[in-house]
Order: sequence, then structure tokens, then C-alpha cells
Amino acid sequence: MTAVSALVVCVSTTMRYQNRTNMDLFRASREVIPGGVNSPVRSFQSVGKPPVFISHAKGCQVFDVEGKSYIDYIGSWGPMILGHANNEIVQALQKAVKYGTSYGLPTPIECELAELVCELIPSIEMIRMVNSGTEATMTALRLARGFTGRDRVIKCAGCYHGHADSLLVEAGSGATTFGHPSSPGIPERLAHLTEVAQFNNLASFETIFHEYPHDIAAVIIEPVAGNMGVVAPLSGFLEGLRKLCDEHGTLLIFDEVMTGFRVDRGGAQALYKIQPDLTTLGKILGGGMPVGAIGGRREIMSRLSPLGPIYQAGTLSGNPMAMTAGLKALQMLRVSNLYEILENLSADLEKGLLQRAEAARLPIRINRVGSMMTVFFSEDEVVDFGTAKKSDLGAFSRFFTEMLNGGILLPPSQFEAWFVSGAHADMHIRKTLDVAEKAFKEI
Ligand code: KE4
Repeated sequence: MTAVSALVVCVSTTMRYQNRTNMDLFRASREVIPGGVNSPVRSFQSVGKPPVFISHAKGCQVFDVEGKSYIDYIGSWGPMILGHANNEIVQALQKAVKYGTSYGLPTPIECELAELVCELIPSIEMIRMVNSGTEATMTALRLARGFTGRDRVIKCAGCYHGHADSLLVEAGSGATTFGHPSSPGIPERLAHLTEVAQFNNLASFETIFHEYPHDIAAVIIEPVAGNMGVVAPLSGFLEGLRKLCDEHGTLLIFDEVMTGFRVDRGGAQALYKIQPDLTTLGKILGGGMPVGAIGGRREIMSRLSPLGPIYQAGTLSGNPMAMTAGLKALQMLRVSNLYEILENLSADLEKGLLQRAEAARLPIRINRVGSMMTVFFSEDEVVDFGTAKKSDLGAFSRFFTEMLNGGILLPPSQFEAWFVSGAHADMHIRKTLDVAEKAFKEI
């Protein structure tokens, strides 16, 4: 194929998708992509609507292919704490791309980002970059099993740690949203090595440790749950987990893929002052590019190949483009007063939603930690997966649709977190509350 004919093909392909509606694109994508999406939660299936297809985004807004704009609280499921198409990140990427996108060889910027993460999260003495949160948690389990010589792990019902086999057991997020918290395709022999405890329930962990006092390699937990909707740890819960792990020679893994650099520049471990043995990261760490990471105590991380025998690898791990976006993002977060701004904006949103729901005599509960929050359509406090699942999913679905029609884009599931970014301003919060006031009355 000559260059000219390649150009013709490219232009005609692009033109084929111009002036297409969300529904046109959904019909086309469903022919060639399972469910029409590359990640299930994007399908809007749980709210009974076709998804919106995004043409571009800027700041706190996304724009669909039909030209509709939305104030966005999905934020790419967490990474976009600085808003979409942040000028400094875009400029850094535009400069870096000229030097090549991937070498498969070490680069200075990987070391620079690693050093910055170690500075921001002191429990991390060494870190390995990977390409997703799933890779990070998968590696964390393998590392914990290799380091301790034990096979069993404990996770919480409703926590989601990506889609590695051992972790798709009573998983939250899309696994719950679509009714398969424990996915088919995982050998029973493997799944039975994953014990399931209850978030905010230390006794449920004690029971498992009593049954397997010397067999548990790791407890892996979201220190602030975000995948059953947002659920904060009750006082003493994380401290109790730390103590149980120490008593049993078990590694404590904080899955901070969502909370890392979100709830505090040092993550949830800084907020709650608990030191895990290993931490997994992702989302914000990549500044919008695909990045995950596993980090922790030097004596554990040193067991990773090529230093130690526990294997882990990745063609595009630490690639210069992803490192550039991640480094720029963390450099901005390190010096900004963004967390104070995010706390004020998010508190205003929470207070305003509660006031308007009360005025509409609608029972809701809001769980919020910093700029991540969830509105539960429930009369009861939501403190774990069981109470989260009592929410009125029909009411949530109707609320989602009313908000979408009003130009407010929420995560399309009751079991997800809303994210406020530094690109949201008072005017966006006010607009959101105006639309919510009408929505609460309508549903
Ligand atoms: P990824 O493999 O999607 O990069 O990360 C998996 C993961 C691990 N740990 C936590 C605490 C996570 O929240 C996630 C991914 N979060 C979901 C949303 N709740 C990603 C969105 C999606 O699945 O499309």
C-alpha cells in the first residue's frame, strides 16, 4: 500500500466515524468489541442506557460525539485529579513524544518518578512500574506469596483489586455491578486460596486467622473502599489489621490504586497513619496514561527479578510517555494546595446534595473521603458491602439518568466513586446541585 493510499484509507476511516450519533457508534462497536466497550463499567448497561461516546475533554468537562457537554465526575475512574487535558501535562507529552515513545530500555525519568513516589509515600523504599492497577495487585500477591512461602490471601467482599484470577472473588466495581462478583473461568483450586472477610469487621479477619494461623501470605485491602461505593474505614479497623498481620507474619498490602495521591498526597496511609508492607498504585500515578506500580519495604521488593527470583516483567513498563505524564502530575500535586481546594469543593457538594435530598424527602447517605464520594440511595449507614448492596438500585438508575439529561455525568453504577478534580470550580458545583435538586424531585 502506497503512502497516498494509506492516507486515503485513514481519512476515509476517520470520516466514516464523523457525524455519527452515540447510538450509531454503539451499534458499530458492539459488532467488534464485547458489549461495545473495552471495560464493562463504561457500558452504562447497569443504568439501562446506551453509553455516551466521547470526542474530547477539557478541565472538568467531557464532550460527546453529538456535541453535548457534561460536568464529569467519572474523571476516567480516578486519574484525572488535575482535570482533563491539563495544559502542563499535554505540553510535557508533546515535548517528550518527539524523542520516541518506548525503548524497552531504562531511562532517567523512570528513576526520577520512582524517587518522587518514595518521597511522597515513605513506606515505599523501592517501586516497580507496571501498566495497570491489575498488574500491580497481581504482582503484589505473587511477591507476598513468594516472600512468605504461603499460598492463602485475604481480601474483603466488595473490594475490587483489578481482574487477576485470585482477586476476582466477591469483587466489587463492575464485577458486582454486572452480577458476577466471583467470575467464571477461575479454577476452584485457585479461588479457594482466597479467603473473604468483611470490610470494617475485624472479627471476620480474626476468624480466618484463627483457622489458618500460619498460612496467610497477605491481607490485601483498599484502605478506603471505593468499589462498593465509597466506604471509609471505621476507627481502629486499619490499626487492627496491622496488628493482626504483625502477629501472624502476614504482609499487609494497601491497594491504593484509587486512593493513592487522591485522598492525600501520601495516600490513605498518610491520612490514617498506618504503614503497610506493600502498596499498589495506579490511576493518578500515570497522569492519565497507563501506569500501575507495586512498592514497599526494600527486603520484600528486593525479591523481584532480576534482583531476586520472583518474576515480573512488562514490555511497556516505565515507558517514557507514561512516566512523563505521571511525573508532571505528581510534581504539580507535590507543591499545590489542591487537596485543601478539593476538600472545600467536595464538602460543598456533599452538603448541598444532602440538603436537597432532605427537601425532597428522599433517603440518601453520602460517604466521602476528600474528593472521592458516593451517594447511596439507602436509609441506612453504609459501612460494608452488605449495607452497600441494600441501596435502591432503581432509584440510583433514575437519578443517574436525570443527572445525565441535565448535563452531569456520574459513574454509571451505585458501586463506584464520584471524583471531584482541581478543574471543578464553585460554578460547576452549583450547576450540579441545581440539576440534582430537580432530579431528587423527579425520581
Ligand atoms: P486497572 O487494572 O483498571 O488499572 O486497576 C484495577 C484496580 C485496582 N485497584 C483498585 C482499588 C481499583 O479501583 C482498580 C480499578 N478501578 C475501576 C473502577 N472502580 C476501574 C474502572 C474500570 O474497571 O474500567
